[in-house]
Amino acid sequence: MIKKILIANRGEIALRIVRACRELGIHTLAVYSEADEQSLHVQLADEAICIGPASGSESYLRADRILSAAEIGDIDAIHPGYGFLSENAEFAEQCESCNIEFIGPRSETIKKMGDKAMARETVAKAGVPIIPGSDGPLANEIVATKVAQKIGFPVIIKAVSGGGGRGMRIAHNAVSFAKEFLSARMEAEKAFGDGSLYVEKYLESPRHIEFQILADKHGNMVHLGERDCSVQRRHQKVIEEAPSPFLDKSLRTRMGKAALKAAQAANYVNAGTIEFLVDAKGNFYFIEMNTRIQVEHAVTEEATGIDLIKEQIQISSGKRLSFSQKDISLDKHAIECRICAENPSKGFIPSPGTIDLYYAPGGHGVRVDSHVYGGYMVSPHYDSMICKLISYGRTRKIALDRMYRALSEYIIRGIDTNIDFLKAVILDPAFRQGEATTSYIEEFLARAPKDLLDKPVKESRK
Ligand code: MV4
Repeated sequence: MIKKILIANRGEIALRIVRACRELGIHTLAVYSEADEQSLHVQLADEAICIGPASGSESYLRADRILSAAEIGDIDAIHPGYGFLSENAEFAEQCESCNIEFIGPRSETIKKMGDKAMARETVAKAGVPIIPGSDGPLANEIVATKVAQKIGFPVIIKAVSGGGGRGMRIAHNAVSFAKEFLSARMEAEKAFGDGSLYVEKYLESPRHIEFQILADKHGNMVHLGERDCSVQRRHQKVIEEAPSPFLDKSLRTRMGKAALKAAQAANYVNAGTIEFLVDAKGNFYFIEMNTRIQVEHAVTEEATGIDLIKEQIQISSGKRLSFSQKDISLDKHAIECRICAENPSKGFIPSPGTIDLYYAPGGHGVRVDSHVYGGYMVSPHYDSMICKLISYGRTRKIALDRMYRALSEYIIRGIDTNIDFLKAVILDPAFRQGEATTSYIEEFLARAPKDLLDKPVKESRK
């Protein structure tokens, strides 16, 4: 039985976990940095312990301090949220050996899927399509060039310990390849302490579509359909939606089956995500698995009606899934906009500071997941995302119109935000027609009028 949970995270996801625990009658212990003392997750948790200074590396990334707080708080389980220690196999292992339930998969699974070359190999063996590429990591640039030539240019060089775009390079020919390979190796070594690299054929402007998985400890596993996360900028997702406007029933069924095969190959337990790239013809390929709850989980929740955080906790408590695959469908359309403290007209530079005035939208079909409020100080130490705004309804059009309405209602004074930028995207005909690929934002910025980001968005639309 889980009676008390330590939340090893901050911001909106920490608050999201507090809320799920409240509804389950589970006590919560928040840990926080000195910069987060006034954050809502600290105020709303049953107990809170300060674990260090503002910097993540001195607080939310300190496994030792979090485990000390766990001992003081006498907790049963730790929810790691996303980012920070959520995909740290060593931390999960430490929890296991302290008899603390780590709310996520087993540490061996995190380790296996955290090695992106190993993950590729594991799912390919199970019959899941992968992008043509190298068999495992490449020893040096000479061997790697031969492999790249065999695959055919352009190729993409990826870090074995990477994910989310760091240590990644595209090479268009053998001459540039060696240079890109060495620079990727340096970046990966610096970022992950592991310079191992692999290569894949580079897909031009694919869609990024991922499947949500839930698996209990008794061998039951379901997928909760897909999320389309194609709208991203510099490997940061900006808008996500479920279902994808690109998938038809047949492709959804085939990709869902492949996602389950991939998760089964990893002996997966708890909530996880299988990421695919999909080309214009509907060919799909596994790229990686995320062994944590994700930022964009809320669109799946609103499209299916299933509370993923509660399911995670129930799975960790040893309960069986209360539904099977046939009970699950994406019967609503949900869209999420990530609202960030940043300035789009100045190259999206972060805009930390105090929120002088804050009014969040509401009403039918609108969900706001945020830890901020009027008077809140947005710290420069963390990610700039201050709110997830989710709209949902029976159809994509209803969700889109509702999103525009909700974005228009938002009042945030004192800091800059990307709200006007998001409004322009939601109104953009290409986005509305469901044509967005991973190149969308770059293309949108290139064709958008130069003053678009400086002026209020025109209210009229068809
Ligand atoms: C790719 C790709 C094209 N071909 N792999 C980006 C994040 C990471 N999870 C995987 N990513 C990609 N992998 C192959 N074989 C395109 C992306 C990609 C991307 C690549 C370069 C610059 C921007 C990008 C935006 C989205 C996806």
